[in-house]
Amino acid sequence: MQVDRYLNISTGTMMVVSDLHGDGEVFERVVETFLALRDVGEADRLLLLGDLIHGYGAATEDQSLAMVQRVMALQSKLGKDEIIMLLGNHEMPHIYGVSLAKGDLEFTPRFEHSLGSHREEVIAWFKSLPFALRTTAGVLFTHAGPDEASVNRAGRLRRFDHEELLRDADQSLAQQPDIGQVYDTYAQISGNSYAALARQYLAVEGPDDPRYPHLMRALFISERDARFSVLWDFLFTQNERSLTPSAYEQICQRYLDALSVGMITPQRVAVSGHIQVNKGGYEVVNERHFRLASATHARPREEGRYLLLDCKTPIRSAQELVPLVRRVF
Ligand SMILES: [Mn+2]
Repeated sequence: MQVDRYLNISTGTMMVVSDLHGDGEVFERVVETFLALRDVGEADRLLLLGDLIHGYGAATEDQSLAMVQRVMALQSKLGKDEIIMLLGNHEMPHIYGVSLAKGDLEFTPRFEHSLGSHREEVIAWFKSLPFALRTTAGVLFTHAGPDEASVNRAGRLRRFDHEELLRDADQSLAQQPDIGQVYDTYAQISGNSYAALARQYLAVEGPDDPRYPHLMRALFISERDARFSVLWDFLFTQNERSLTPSAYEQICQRYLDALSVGMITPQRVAVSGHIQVNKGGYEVVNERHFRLASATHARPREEGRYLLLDCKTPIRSAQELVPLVRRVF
C-alpha cells in the first residue's frame, strides 16, 4: 500500500510533545492540558513526536500499552487530523520483530509480552504512522531530527511501505531449501534455542504460532534489506554528535531542503526529540534545529516542556520557538 508518510499542516495551533516513553503521569498531564486548551480554543491538534512507548524504569511503572490505546481512542474520537503521532525508533522495532536494548535495559520484550489480544490493532497502527509533519510556518517535525544519510533518501522515506519489506522477507524465508538448518545456525550464533528466543523476544507460544518465524524474518530484513537501513538511519540518527557545529548546521539545512520537496513553504526549522537534553526541557541546537524533551529526555524529568505552535505564522529560526515553549508540570 502506497501512503504518503509526510503530513502537511497549514492551519491551527498545535501542541507538541516528544518521547513520553511509557511515563503515565506525564502522559495524563499532557492529555489533560491538550483537552483543556482545546476547550478554550487555544489548541486544535496534538502532535506526539514518537517514542510514546518503552519505559526506562520498573515494569510496574511502564504504562506504554495503556498510553498507546488511549492515543488510538482519542484519534478515533477526534480524528487523525487532530491527534497525530509520528513513528519513533522505539515503535518501529515492533513492526519488524527487531529487538531493542540499551545496556541491560531490554525494551522490546516487555512491550511484546504486554500486547496480548491487542497485538494486531497496535501493530497495524504503528505501521500506519507518518514519519514527518511539515507546516506552513516552516517548522518540520520528525522524531529523530536532521541526519546526513536521510538527505538523499527523502523520496524513499516519503513512500515507505513496511508491508513490502515484510512480504519480501517472508518470500526469502519460504525459498530457503533447508529452513531447519537456518534456525539451527541462528540458535548457534545466539547461544540459545530458537524457540526460547522467540518466546522471550516476540512472546510467541511455540512453533505452531504463525509469528514463530518472525525473529528469523527480522534478521533477514535487518541484515539484508537496504530499505530497512534507510528507515533505521532516519530513526536512529545521533544528530550533531561527532560533527563540528558548522558541519552539522549544513546537514540541518540540507535535511530541511530535502524534506521540503513538494511543499510550497520551505521548511526552515527542524524540531525533534529522540536525544536527551543537557539541562531543562528543550535545546536550541543551532539556528535550524530545535530539540524538545517533554519527559524522559528532559533534565530533570519535571522540567519537561511542550511546544504550542501556530502552524501558519512563519518561524525563521530555532530561537523563535523558545517563547512558544511551556512547562508540562
Ligand atoms: Mn526516545
